[in-house]
Amino acid sequence: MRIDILTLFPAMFAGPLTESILKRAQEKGLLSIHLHNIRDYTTDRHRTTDDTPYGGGGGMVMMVEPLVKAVEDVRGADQHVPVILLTPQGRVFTQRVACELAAHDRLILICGRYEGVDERVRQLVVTDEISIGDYVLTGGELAAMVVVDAVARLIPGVLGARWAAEEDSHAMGLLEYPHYTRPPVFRGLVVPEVLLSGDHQAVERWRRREAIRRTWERRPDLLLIAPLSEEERWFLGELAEDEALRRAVHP
Ligand code: 6GU
Repeated sequence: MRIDILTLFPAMFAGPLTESILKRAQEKGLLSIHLHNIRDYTTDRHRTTDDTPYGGGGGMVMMVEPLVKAVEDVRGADQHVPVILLTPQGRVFTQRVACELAAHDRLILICGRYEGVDERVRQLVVTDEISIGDYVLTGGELAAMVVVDAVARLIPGVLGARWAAEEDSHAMGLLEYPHYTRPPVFRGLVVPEVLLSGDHQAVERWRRREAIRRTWERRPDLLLIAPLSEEERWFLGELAEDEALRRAVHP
């Protein structure tokens, strides 16, 4: 997959893209990331990328011309590449959106800055808008890195063979079960016995149940859409009953 990133601050991307899994994905040729400085597409002497808003008010607006020229140059002849504007006004990024984006062989990401971008950028080149959550960042750069990371790890071969992205808790609609490694006892805290039993089926059942328990406790909203077996629905029913009972005893 090829990802082109349009930004005023290409240096911000150095760390995340040149370390660890994203670094290896690029070395293996599974992912290529191209950074483009929007300033390189300005035509005036001062290389201006933003201006005051028509109609007044505070803040600055990213100008239409450098952005549209940058997209057109980077996109080349391929009219079908998704052009995604990172903005708090976009649809909220989830694992589902990550999967959707991972199906493309190219993406163009535009990092918005300041108070926003000239509306005509949307009209002319943007095909999708994404926000990474309901809070405000100083710009789209960090959001773009989040999107690149989440999408890259879904590309076949990017994670090691033993690390199936389909088994991610969020892909299964649940939070992760608790994990343990050596030692078996630390400061009196023991590893659950079933994990040391060697009984793979029992381990699997325990993990599913703990994932359901954790999701029930922390993100019950996810359980509305999580695919659960009938037995697992029963288990969830028991968790809910236990809680109702606790509330009745300690109102
Ligand atoms: Cl994509 N941009 C900015 N500036 N703030 C955000 C965001 C994006 N997503 C969440 N907050």
